Amino acid sequence: MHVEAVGTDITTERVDAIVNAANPGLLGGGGVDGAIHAAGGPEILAECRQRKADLPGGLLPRGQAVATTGGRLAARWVIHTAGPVYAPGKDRRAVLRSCYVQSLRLASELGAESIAFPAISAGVYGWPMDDAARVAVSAVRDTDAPGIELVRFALFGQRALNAFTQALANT
Ligand code: AR6
Repeated sequence: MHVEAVGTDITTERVDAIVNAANPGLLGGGGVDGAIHAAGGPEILAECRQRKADLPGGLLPRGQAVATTGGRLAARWVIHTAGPVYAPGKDRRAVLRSCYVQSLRLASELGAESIAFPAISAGVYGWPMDDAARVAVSAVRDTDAPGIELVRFALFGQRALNAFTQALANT
């Protein structure tokens, strides 16, 4: 499995699956979530409603993942995961790690060979970028995901790219 970091808008990625940093309600939001729904069109939201109907309380537990169509995106699937909100003094790294592990496993089950991740929780949810990158890289490297040949971190901004490039070099 090849793992790489690139600076890009994830909605333009030509991979089998892209991962959305969603929220438990699954009905869209700002940041990368808003960009994915805007670029992928209403089919994604329609399938999110279906996935939501199957979840207890209509909520996706943080650290879990569900898949929908990619709609108008080049990617065939969008995998929606809800990251933890960063809270100083509370260790929620296992939940952040789980977002990557569960998304990779789901992509593998679907038959994807390539997947792109954003920096989950490192925007609105406030996770410090360097630590977000370390958790992401170690989670991906430790996960057995049969069939996945390419994992690409698709990152907005130089700071995110630097953090993930460094984490890849050190992990
Ligand atoms: N391509 C790649 N990365 C992006 C893009 C893009 N098009 N747009 C933003 N990012 P965030 P979170 C980066 O806030 O912290 C939403 O409202 C961004 O610069 O999107 O997990 C959801 O509905 C940052 O580095 O996700 C949730 O309520 C990273 O993606 C909440 O925000 C993650 O930032 C989730 O917050």
